[in-house]
Amino acid sequence: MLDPILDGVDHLILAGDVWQQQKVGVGFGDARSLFQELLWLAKKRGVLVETLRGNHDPDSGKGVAWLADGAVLVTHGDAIYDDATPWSREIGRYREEINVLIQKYAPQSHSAEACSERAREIALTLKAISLPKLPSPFDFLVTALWPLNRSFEMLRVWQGMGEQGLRFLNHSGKGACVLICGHFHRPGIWQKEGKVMINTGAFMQGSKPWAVDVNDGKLTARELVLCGDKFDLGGVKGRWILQRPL
Ligand SMILES: [Mn+2]
Repeated sequence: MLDPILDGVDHLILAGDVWQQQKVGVGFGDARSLFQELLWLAKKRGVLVETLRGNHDPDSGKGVAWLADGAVLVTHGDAIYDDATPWSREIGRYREEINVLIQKYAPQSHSAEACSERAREIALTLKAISLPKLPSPFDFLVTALWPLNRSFEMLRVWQGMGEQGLRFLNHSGKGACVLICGHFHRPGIWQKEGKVMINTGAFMQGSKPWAVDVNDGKLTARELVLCGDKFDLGGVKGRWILQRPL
């Protein structure tokens, strides 16, 4: 389904949560083999693939990538919050351990790499709570809405993530003007004082996937649209000329 998007691409960065590494069970083998198939497709086309880690696949690669001479910072998105995934179902149970990790990394919070290390340690700390098996659509509702404070956290992050991303870019971006991330499943563009935060959304139900193209000093954000059984590049959401950090 993704093969047509690789047309003309020489370097592909996957910004984490490409597959579910943490949970062993139904879908684990499928997820891994689909991921390997994607890597194989890219290799066949001669595309250099760089996989960044996310909270669902914390062993998948490094935490951040810098593009266009440091003008663009790419990271999964769990690095931008001290507690990585504030809406996590498990976060209440591991609050003490997470606070220790937040303290441990506090002196290095100006470093995007260190923030991503913190997020990785948090991802490895949270052990999934198993949910009761329910028929659809109750299974989806329980997954999305339980426990109840999870819904409030999701709404809070949903509303504030653009500003939070821009704060992270200013504090930890080493002068980069663009932050590209995912993690929050809400595609969008947020801009302030010459800085840009782009969230590329997700392929999941209820979200939309985007791709960002960096080429020849220009950056373009596009929606990915499903045409039949293949994804293709859709409408342009934003385009910028990149400026190197001073
Ligand atoms: Mn994530």
